[in-house]
Amino acid sequence: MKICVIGLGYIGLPTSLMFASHNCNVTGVDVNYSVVESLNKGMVHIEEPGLGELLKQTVEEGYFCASLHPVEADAYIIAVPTPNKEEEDYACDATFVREAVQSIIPYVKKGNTIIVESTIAPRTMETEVKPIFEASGYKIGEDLYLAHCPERVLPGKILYELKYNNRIVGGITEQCAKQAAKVYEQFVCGEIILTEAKTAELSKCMENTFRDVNIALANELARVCDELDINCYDVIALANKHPRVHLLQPGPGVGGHCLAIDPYFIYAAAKQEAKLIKLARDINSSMPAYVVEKVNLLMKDIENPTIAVFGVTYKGDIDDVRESPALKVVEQLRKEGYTVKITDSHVNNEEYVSMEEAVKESDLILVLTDHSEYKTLDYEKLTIPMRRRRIFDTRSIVTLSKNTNIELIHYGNLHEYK
Ligand code: SAJ
Repeated sequence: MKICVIGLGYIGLPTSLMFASHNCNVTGVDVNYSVVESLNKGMVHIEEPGLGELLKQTVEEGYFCASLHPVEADAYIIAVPTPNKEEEDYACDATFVREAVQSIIPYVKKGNTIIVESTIAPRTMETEVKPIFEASGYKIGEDLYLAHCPERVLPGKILYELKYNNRIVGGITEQCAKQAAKVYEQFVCGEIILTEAKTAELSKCMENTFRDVNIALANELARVCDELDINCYDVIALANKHPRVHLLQPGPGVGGHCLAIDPYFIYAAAKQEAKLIKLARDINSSMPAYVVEKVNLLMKDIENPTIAVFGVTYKGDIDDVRESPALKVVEQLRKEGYTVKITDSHVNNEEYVSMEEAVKESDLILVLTDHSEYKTLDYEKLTIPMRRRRIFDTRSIVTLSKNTNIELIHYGNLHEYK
């Protein structure tokens, strides 16, 4: 099978390589010249376990190549970003999807399958994608097969989840879904479930909304506990002993290109009804300001306050800073006059320094990302050069030895600092 994937980002690249490692001939297309060039040399531009090895192997075997332009293929997969619109309701901006579709029109021929994997608002396939092919004279379901098959993989576990997760295939017609399913049968071991495009669109948005709402509940609980002088981590651990309760973890907010974006697609499409979804977004978006408010309390008597920020990616052990709440915290802290030194070994940024450099003469370590390395650090040694040995751990990942004189603050004991 010949496959052409449009968009070589966090989803398009791993997807391309999965097909390529299952003996499909894959051309991956991206508008970014340097990405195309480095991929063809076997170098990845994304941090994801196993991806580098898979790229080298598939490039060497000749199953994968990157290109600036689409080619003729049996199936096309579109995996481009769908940001929020700038307007107040943050609706889904499908511009890149429409552009990707336009870019393949000259190459498409009868019998092809076209799949959109990008997360899109409910009914986008019907109202924005299908008309582009119809305008070129194709009859969907007869000449071309069009489907929405949302990606559902977790950054950090992408290659495993691509293969083993269940896959939703939403066709514009039943025949479209059947043809799209054949594409994923090349490597998917999970169940391939056929449905309508609009149902697939809303299911995907709802999966991330489910998680966003549940994280909002955990963040709200942390704030309630602060108010009531109760340790929220004890509450979470105990409540989770119930067989049907699974509270998530509070943090500095929700980031990434999924949870912080997709719930708005539903809200914008049905504003009057999607009240809880919007409220959860508001709660999660308010967390960076909450963290800054608490830092202000902790630092109130300190002159020329300096903070060492540990981690800026939106979650641990990845290099992705998109929508990262940590960056919002940093921005606000700087606006309020703090000197902020940042360390994050997963991110290439000239401004960022080593952990040792960050803690030197600082008054607080502020842990904003749950990178594994922060869980096992020797904080006794690391904090010696600090002006004040204090850690505010918004992820509850730091453990200290029993007799330490380092002050460790987290959402569980924050109420002691009022
Ligand atoms: N977070 C918390 N507390 C928690 C769990 C997560 O604050 O208990 C935060 C994280 O730190 C991060 C954000 O939520 O800032 C999102 O992280 P995540 O691990 O929940 O999810 P993503 O955005 O990396 O990936 C999600 C996944 N969706 C679901 O689990 C329903 C993934 O399966 C999707 O494929 C992906 O979105 C996507 O591309 O849509």
